[in-house]
Amino acid sequence: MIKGYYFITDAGLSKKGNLKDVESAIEAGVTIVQYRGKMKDIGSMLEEARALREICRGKALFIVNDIVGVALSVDADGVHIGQGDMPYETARGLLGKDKIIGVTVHDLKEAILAEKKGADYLAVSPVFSTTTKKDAGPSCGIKLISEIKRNCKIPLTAIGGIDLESAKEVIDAGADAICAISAVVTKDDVKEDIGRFQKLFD
Ligand code: TZP
Ligand code: MG
Repeated sequence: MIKGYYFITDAGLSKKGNLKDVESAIEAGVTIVQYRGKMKDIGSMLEEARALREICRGKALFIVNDIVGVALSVDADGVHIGQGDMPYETARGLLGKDKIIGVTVHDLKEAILAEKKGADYLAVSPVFSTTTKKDAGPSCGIKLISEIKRNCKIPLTAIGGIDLESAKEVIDAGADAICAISAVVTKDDVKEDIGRFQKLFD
């Protein structure tokens, strides 16, 4: 389910906009897309989420970042929550047992707890330093990926400052999936750049 290149939108960094980027991601064969709509008011977010949801339907899992109400309204496949977002138990209560909930973790303790609560996957963050998320906190490095991989069973995606050069060592450390936002959405050909990341999983 969580495997390979995991696409996340970023309208602020994108050259062509979220709709085009997600179309390109689907054309590249991405199997999971996360809508991260930080800068929008809730009405525009819902509208955009609905459109992206339709682009992904039947082709890739569609996950909404942070906002469970948006995920429910557009019939997303799940949500992604951080440590400061809605608590896991509340999100699970609203979404039901069948939706996907991904949880961002910054250390082994958070990872073990998230798995114990029932998270479907973990996002280890930020692996390297990044300017894409201003409050991402200190980088945890690839050692944490191996540590979490050894101690948890659920899939693990890595995020934060990953580019084509560093992606291989992140995968080798045990990441089932990788998210790389700026390394992809700032490029002229999003599909091609996603393809370069996907090749690393062959
Ligand atoms: N969560 C943790 S780091 C991050 C998010 C959304 C930003 C990752 O972006 P980039 O450009 O791949 O460093
Ligand atoms: Mg969040």
